[in-house]
Amino acid sequence: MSDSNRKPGQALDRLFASERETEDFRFDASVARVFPDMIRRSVPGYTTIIPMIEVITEQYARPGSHCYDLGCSLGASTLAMRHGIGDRDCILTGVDNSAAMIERCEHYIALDDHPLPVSLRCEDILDTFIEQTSVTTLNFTLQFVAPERRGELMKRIAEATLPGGALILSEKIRFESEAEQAIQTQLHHEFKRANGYSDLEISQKRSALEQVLIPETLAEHRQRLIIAGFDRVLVWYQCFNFVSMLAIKSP
Ligand code: GEK
Repeated sequence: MSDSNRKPGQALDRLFASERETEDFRFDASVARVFPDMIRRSVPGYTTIIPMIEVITEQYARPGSHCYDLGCSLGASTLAMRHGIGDRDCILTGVDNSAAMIERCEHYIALDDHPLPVSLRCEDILDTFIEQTSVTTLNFTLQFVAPERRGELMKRIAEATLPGGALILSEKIRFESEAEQAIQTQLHHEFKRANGYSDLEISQKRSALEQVLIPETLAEHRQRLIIAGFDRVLVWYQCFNFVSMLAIKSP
């Protein structure tokens, strides 16, 4: 695999390339600047998941409902949802608590030519009012929310989800078996190496994320989603320790 997929003008992620003091990872301006390159080279399957969010949204978006992208970063999943909604009169909202992300996201939304308005909010998703939703996306966001707050958020989303509506939940996961955890983690690191990250970059980023990105097992996610009020939970995508789930409310 070569790293020749970077689009012209897309800034290269070198944030962890030289030796630095370990500090908790933050979604600040320096991260927002290189984010498209960072996420594509760090998250296996990201470039497949984004277009599939459009396909899934197309299937579940209901006219007159709300659709939310929680933790929207630069709006890649928001734009996929916008195109999936097509000409239905949905109210699409993107939320992120990083001002640097929201500022750049506005620019990407403006560059896209789809006519559906997108309302962007810079706030903590734990404070976001969620109502009458047919499609909600958390594409690699819940993993950054404190584990003890995840249940209440899933409950609020499930309660606000209309019959027949869906939640797209993508997460880095951990495995119950230590042996599997080791193999999948190794494969993820190989993926990053194949994408041009050095061992130093991989290990420094890993340390910076240690207290910030808390992965859970698939069983923990499933159980929380069912307790929250979803009727069915399925995995529609997995690559190594990265999965995307679909939680559905029965019609
Ligand atoms: C994509 N979905 O490109 N409230 C609001 N935003 C938050 C919170 C919170 N409590 N915690 C984290 N974020 C995007 C990618 S990135 C995933 C999502 C990654 C935001 C944070 O600021 C960041 O922009 C995003 O969630 C996570 O499809 O970097 O691995």
